[in-house]
Amino acid sequence: MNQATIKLYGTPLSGHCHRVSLLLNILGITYEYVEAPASLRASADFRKLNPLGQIPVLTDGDLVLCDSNAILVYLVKRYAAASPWLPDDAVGAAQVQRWLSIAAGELRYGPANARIYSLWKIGKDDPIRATEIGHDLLRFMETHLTDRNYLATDHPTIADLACYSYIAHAPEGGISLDDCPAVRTWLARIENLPGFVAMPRSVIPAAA
Ligand SMILES: N[C@@H](CCC(=O)N[C@@H](CS)C(=O)NCC(=O)O)C(=O)O
Repeated sequence: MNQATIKLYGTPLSGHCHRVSLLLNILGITYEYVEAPASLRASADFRKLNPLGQIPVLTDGDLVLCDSNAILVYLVKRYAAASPWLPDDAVGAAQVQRWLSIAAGELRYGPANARIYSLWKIGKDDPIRATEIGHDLLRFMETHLTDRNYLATDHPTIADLACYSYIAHAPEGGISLDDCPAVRTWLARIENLPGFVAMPRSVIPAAA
C-alpha cells in the first residue's frame, strides 16, 4: 500500500493527532507529517484547510478532511474496508460510534482538558470540572473493561484508538490511573498492537 499523497497536519503532543498517526501506522499507510504549530494554524492558508483552525487535518490528494474521528472512519473505509477496525454490523458499528462520541465528549472535556491546563496553563474550561469528568469517565471505563478486552467489540477497533491517547496520558493532567487496573491492561493491549507508536510523554504533575 503506498499513498504518498497523504499528509497529516499535527503536533507531537496532541492526542487528537496521535490517534490518527496510530491508525496510519497500524494500517501501514505511508504519509507525510506536517508540523502545524499555533502560528501555522492561525495562517490564512491553514484556515482554508480547516476554518476552525484545529488539528488534525488530513489531506489525501485533493481531499481535505478535518476532525480526528472523521479521519479514522475515512482511513478504514478507504484503505482497510475489509478489516475489523470499523465493523459493519449494526451493533458493532453502534458500539464504535458510542465510543467515538465519548472520545469527542467526556474524554475531550475531561482528561484532555485537564492535561491542557496542567501542561500549558491554557484552556477556556474549568480545570476542576475537567478533573471531575475525567475521574467519572475512568470509573466507568474501569467497570466496562473489567470483563472486556476492548471498548466496543471483542477485537480492537477505531474506538480503542480514539480513546487511547488521552487516557494513556491522563496522568500528565493530574488524573492517576493507579486505581484502574483494567484500564491499564487495556492500554497495554493497544501498546502491543503491531505498528503501535507512542506519543511523547510530558512531565507528570502531582495527582489531583
Ligand atoms: N473535534 C476535533 C478537535 C481537535 C482539537 O481540539 N485539536 C486541538 C489540538 S489537540 C486544536 O487544534 N486546538 C487549537 C484550537 O482549537 O484552536 C478533532 O477531533 O479533531
